Amino acid sequence: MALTLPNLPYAYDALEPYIDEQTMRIHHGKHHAAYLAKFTDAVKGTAYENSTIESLLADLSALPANLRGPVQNHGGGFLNHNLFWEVMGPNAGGTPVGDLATAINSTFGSLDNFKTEFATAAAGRFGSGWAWLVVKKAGGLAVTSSANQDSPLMSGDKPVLGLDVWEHAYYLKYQNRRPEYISAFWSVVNWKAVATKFGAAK
Ligand code: MN3
Repeated sequence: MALTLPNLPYAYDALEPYIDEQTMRIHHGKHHAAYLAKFTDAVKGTAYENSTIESLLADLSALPANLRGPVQNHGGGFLNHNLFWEVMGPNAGGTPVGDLATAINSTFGSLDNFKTEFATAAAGRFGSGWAWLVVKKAGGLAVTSSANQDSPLMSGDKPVLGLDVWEHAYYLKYQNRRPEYISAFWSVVNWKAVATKFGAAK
């Protein structure tokens, strides 16, 4: 398993004006690349070198103590960002359709209610972390948030939409105005990609 940094599925400036080009360049080329490099370095030469990150995150307690932190932080960070780029896109936004729309409406009452709950989770995450829409281990959709680079996979939940609320994700453009960044996110959500992940996870 030679992991590589996936290319963005769009240009660095494609999410302007909602997410700026410089942020995307640094976020993908420096932060995301660093999670991959540090994860790869941590497992190199161990029995876990060829394991999937997903399988390692699903049972961190099975790992040697010295690998748990690197897998949780850097392995988690690598997967979280893979998902993040995929669930955004240019000429996106709008509303979900199909099974995903049905599930959101039946779980949250409406798309607007879901957005409010998700935005509250994103704004309320103290310090660095993520807001998620997940398919719970027991089934059904839920909004969650996680600290640092903790992955929903650690709890057996499958992420279908994620928003990075680390300051590195928004500070160049929005400074301390995290709620403005969260609002802008809805204009770049690629609901088609989210629906594909939901279809695979449910
Ligand atoms: Mn990030």
